Amino acid sequence: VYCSPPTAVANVSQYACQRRTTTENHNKIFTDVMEELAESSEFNESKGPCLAFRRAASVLKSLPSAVHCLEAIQGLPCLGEHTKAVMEEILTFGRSFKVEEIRCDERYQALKLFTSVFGVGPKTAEKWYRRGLRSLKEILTEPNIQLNRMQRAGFLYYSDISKAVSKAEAKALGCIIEETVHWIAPDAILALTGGFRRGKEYGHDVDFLLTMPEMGKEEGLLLHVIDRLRDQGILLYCEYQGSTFDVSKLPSWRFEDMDHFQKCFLILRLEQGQVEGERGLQSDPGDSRGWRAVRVDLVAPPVDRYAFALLGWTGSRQFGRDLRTFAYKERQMLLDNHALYDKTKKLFLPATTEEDIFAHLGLEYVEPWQRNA
Ligand code: TTP
Ligand code: MN
Ligand code: MN
Ligand code: MN
Repeated sequence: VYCSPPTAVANVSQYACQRRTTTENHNKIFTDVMEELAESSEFNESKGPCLAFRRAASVLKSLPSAVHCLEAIQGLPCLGEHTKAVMEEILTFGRSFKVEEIRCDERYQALKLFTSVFGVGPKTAEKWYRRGLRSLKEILTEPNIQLNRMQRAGFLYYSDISKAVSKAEAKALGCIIEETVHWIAPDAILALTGGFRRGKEYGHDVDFLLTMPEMGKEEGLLLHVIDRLRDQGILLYCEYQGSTFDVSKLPSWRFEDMDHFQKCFLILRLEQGQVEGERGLQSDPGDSRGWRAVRVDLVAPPVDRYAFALLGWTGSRQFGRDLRTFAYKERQMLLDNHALYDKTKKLFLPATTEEDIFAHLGLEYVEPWQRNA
């Protein structure tokens, strides 16, 4: 078997923000397994191992070709003994016995199923598992379970929103959001973010960022957009969160996921006829209602924070995590979705574009489609 020499993989950075990772993954057989191991660690609240598996998967995703032998990964960062053992198993037997064991595990199966419902996190899933519940049907028929509004929507639209959203569907939603936003405010600024901005073919939702060119004008915008979507009869569910953004607070580089901008988590009704390529198509008779429910996220930062929000919401999660870690550890700077702060100079570094932020950090610019870390 041909093995590329170790030098071929020299110079791979430990930080995803110094790697270019397209959607073309040559090492899916390894990374799929590692992501399952990461998820299983997450369910066991083993944060360290979880991050280690995610980092390892991310490094492998950035490689320009498939790994055929262990020698080929010598010198690569973020691949620990545990990861190498799993890779050796896959290289030798074509499968990982460790991950197969996990897949059969009753607890893993239940937690994976429960957390696949919109509004159900690991904590709730664990609670249900401890009560002896194992299937979605058992949860819906158990009399003592109190579902919140989000979870009720999650169950109601489960079959639709657990189905991947295609690029064509994301595009159709983009047109609807654009028309709605610009009907309310013709000068509003709207951008697609999340996985679809990174060039992914499929996603679990569609993410948009919107703002107004004049500071403060974005404040009422999101609620107007929601009203207008409701008037059009396409708003199936809406969870709105007002802004809790505080300009004087320092960025917190360790923050995960939630930021303080005004935002909403929606479920929208998308007509099949509005999707390119499905126009006039006779849909399968078992699925003939002609529409589907789709998850959509809208975030509305003030315009002076737009670049930070765009960078954060474009992801990937690992890319964002490594950007913040790089800023902190290599530059003594604090980065989050709101701002960048230089601890040495004790000042905030403003940015109007993503390029500005990379430049402040002394990083080469990485295009959105190269951020699939
Ligand atoms: P997601 O929509 O969860 O992920 P994704 O678009 O990368 O992939 P998918 O196809 O599964 O939808 O989140 C998009 C990015 O936004 C992700 O990098 C994390 C970030 N994010 C925040 O910064 N704050 C938040 O509150 C949330 C929910 C996400
Ligand atoms: Mn998304
Ligand atoms: Mn996701
Ligand atoms: Mn999202």
